[in-house]
Amino acid sequence: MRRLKTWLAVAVATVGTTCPADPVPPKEPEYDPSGAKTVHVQTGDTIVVEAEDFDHASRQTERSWCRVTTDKVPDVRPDPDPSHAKGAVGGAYVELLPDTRVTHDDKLEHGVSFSNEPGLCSVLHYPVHFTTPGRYYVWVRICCTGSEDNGVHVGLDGEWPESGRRMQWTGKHGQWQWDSRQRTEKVHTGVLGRIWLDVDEPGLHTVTFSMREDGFEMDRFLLTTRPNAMKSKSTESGPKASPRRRSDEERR
Ligand SMILES: [Ca+2]
Ligand SMILES: [Ca+2]
Ligand SMILES: [Ca+2]
Repeated sequence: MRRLKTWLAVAVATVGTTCPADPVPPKEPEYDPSGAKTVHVQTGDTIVVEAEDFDHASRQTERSWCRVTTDKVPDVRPDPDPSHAKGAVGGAYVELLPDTRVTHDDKLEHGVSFSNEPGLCSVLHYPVHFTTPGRYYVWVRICCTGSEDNGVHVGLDGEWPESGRRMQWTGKHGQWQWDSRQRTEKVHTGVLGRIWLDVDEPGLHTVTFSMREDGFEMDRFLLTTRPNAMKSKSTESGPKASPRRRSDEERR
């Protein structure tokens, strides 16, 4: 309860204010991957996960991760652009809605439509079984329509390392594209090859994504020990999704 109160206090302090100079993102004590129904399982050196196959979403006070499919569009407004489900793998993706900051002139609300700090707002949780420890480069297939729906943060097991902050895409508006770039002070379009997660032990872990910008659309992601597994800005679908198994098999 004390931990809950602590992060509630942090969340309340953050909403509607500018970000503190050196904020400490709270951990995610409430999510336990061993309670997941299914787990994404590594085969070879790669793990591929459909974004719509998340196990849990948390901290959705202001913005929610919504599933969009060829059959169903979430009834959340505002959302100025059309569905992109047709080009998404499996005919499905997730989008962070509502999307109020669409152009640079729209109001930027820290902790509401934007968070430069990872883990504070709208967190997705994916239980993943890694067979091999090591450095995993993260590639994500996304669709953006401008400069205010093209960023997200990635983390592992409730930690948000510098190498997972400020993932950034540019270039092909309205098309699904792969990339693995980090926005920096000098390079706003992102530096290739700077996004990774370090996995210390084999076994069950949780890969997390959290809001940087509302309206962000994510089709699938890929974790691999090979730095150049995908081509930057590639519009191809990518490898097929990794197998999933029941998490009670994980415990045997
Ligand atoms: Ca949209
Ligand atoms: Ca936006
Ligand atoms: Ca998908």
